[in-house]
Amino acid sequence: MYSEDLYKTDPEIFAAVQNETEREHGGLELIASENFVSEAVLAALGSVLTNKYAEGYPYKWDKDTGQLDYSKYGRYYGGCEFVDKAEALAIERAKKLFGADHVNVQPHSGTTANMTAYFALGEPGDVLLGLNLSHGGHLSHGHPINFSGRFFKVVQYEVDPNTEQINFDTLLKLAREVKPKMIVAGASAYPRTMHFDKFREVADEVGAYLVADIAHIAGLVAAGLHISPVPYSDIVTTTTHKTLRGPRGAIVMCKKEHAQTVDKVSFPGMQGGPLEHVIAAKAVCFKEAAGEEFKAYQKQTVANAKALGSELEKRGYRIVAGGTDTHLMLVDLRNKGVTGRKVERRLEQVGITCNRNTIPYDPEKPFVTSGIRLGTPALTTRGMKEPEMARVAELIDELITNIDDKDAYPAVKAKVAELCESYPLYPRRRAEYKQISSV
Ligand code: DSN
Repeated sequence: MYSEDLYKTDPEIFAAVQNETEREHGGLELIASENFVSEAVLAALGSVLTNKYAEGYPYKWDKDTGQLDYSKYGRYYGGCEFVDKAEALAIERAKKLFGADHVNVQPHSGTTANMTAYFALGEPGDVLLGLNLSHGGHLSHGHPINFSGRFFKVVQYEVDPNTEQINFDTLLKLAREVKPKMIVAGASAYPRTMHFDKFREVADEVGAYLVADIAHIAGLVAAGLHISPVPYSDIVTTTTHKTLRGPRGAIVMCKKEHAQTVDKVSFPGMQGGPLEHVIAAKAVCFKEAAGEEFKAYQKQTVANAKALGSELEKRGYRIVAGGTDTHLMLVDLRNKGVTGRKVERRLEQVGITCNRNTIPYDPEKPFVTSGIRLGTPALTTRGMKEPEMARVAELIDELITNIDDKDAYPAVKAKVAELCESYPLYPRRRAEYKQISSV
């Protein structure tokens, strides 16, 4: 009904939306950081809450008790009655879901959530110890071209060359040498368990704060399938759109003693008006994530990742760190004589989407890479299970085996389309768009 208005007002943007919906339905989405949100999340995102300015918070901090007080008006604008309700629901649901003392649900992205964490715990010039990007870390964990690398004195730790996993003895040795103000435990391409308990031990040894960034594994943590960083960390950040399957955005969770500082750093320190439509959609996501269905979904996501990894291994691919404990894996392509860039581009031509990724100690440049990163959250949302993972591995292998034979592509593309057709995505939405655009 509302899409008709979009079609009439702006057919070009309507076409972009319709085509993207068809692309998502018609392809195999293996980007580990992507997922397909529910219609309920989309409804909150596309609501009139986007109209509202609500700088401030739906509460005030009580000076005497140090507790937040929802009965006090903490906004700098009138008319916040209903966005206050939505934001309070988001906060309380997130606290319960992760067992956190306090949650700020306003960060627009994972990077601003990390910025909030760093400025809540430290000052520019402090030493920050984070995982190197080409060993699975993230730009915002201290890369020189990122704000984190420009504001902080960054030292990067790496994975062990033999196990391709974090070695806590090596990390402790490095931490003792550089005496960080904070250690960042988090990754965007680390397939194995992040041992937050061991990170805490290292942090305690050197008197550092511990920031955990669980952007990738938040869904697994919420479902109890991965060790939670909350008891061990001073601050935990996460995006809400990856395994957590909510809207694009982020949150910051913290211990009681950092709560007021985190709030002040987020607003007015870094951001202006919060995106209340996104916050409402985060609330919906947290409600969904608290259910039994979500737990089963996460379990299947991990089972699918293990299945996809072992099916690729059967076909001669080397899986970095010997496999996965999570939703993602890194595939080393060197023995196949192809680069990550080439495979990413060619897979896209047959409807399989993934991203090229450096592997630890990669001889190739980050723009080329020797690997690809594959993740199962999106395909699992569509209902695919282990037999489909075997099929996906077969199709990836068929393409890579025939990578220089363009005549082989149409057959692979047809098989991809056939598999996708059996797991329809957004069927009502697609039918509505078709009806509108065919008039
Ligand atoms: N760009 C995200 C990812 O793909 O992992 C991290 O921010």
